[in-house]
Amino acid sequence: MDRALIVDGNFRRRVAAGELPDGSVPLVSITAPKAISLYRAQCLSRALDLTSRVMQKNGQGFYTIGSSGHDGTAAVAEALRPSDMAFLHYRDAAFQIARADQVPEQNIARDMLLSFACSTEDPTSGGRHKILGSKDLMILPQTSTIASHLPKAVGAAYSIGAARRTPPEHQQMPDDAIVMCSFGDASANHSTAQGAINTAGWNSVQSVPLLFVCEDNGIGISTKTPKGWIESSMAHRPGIKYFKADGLNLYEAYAVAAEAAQYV
Ligand SMILES: Cc1ncc(C[n+]2csc(CCOP(=O)(O)OP(=O)(O)O)c2C)c(N)n1
Ligand SMILES: [Mg+2]
Repeated sequence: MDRALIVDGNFRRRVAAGELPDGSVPLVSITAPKAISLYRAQCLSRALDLTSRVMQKNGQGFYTIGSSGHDGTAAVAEALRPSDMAFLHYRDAAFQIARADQVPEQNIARDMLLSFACSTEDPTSGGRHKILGSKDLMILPQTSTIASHLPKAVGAAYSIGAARRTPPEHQQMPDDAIVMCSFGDASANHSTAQGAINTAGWNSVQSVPLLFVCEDNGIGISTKTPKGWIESSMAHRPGIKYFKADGLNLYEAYAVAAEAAQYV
């Protein structure tokens, strides 16, 4: 059995056994119908994980990368607007799918399957690589070179203010648009990430409306992240305000992402 099947089997077993979260909901949170639609985005993300492995086995797909466990990014999408530019971690399929629900005339499952197949019709990479990204969704495609997208996100956030002063660029985004940039816990240690985070903090006296989202699964391939490392290294940086949420709790993830987005 491959890893995606093991994850799926565990999920089904625990749901069947009624091992569900306690369901406590913060005061500011999503409605039940919205929670269901985010849950559906998460399910599609997992179904695509499974399908990509089947396609690979059949020679219909090549590179695969799982999004299971990073499903909470659907809540981050819900906390933002589709006009907020996103530079995504390579595991954020749930974010892309949830955002597609906010934009008319999207066929996100088809688009993502075309990318898995490296089809020339893949709207994101034209068949060059399996990749997340969409012009309609303001999700800029990234390479899988970890942390390489953080400096770009800092530049994009800085440029929102500059664009406002340079017609007609200012028409592309709302005045209060922000940029979101997600990355893994191990990626956070890359010098490229450290430089970008430092630049964002240093520049915070000017306008850098940037939401960094670190998805801490405690590991980078086979290298464990020391317990508490992300919080202790990120919580006290000048110019940066730190928020923390349990990414496995949809309601909490939404409430904290919404608070952080509001702050940004
Ligand atoms: C610059 C660079 N160095 C090394 C790698 C190889 N690599 C791929 S994923 C990864 C670890 C990423 O871990 P993390 O950021 O925690 O993300 P996760 O996969 O756990 O979500 C590494 C080192 C890479 N892709 N790019
Ligand atoms: Mg990790």
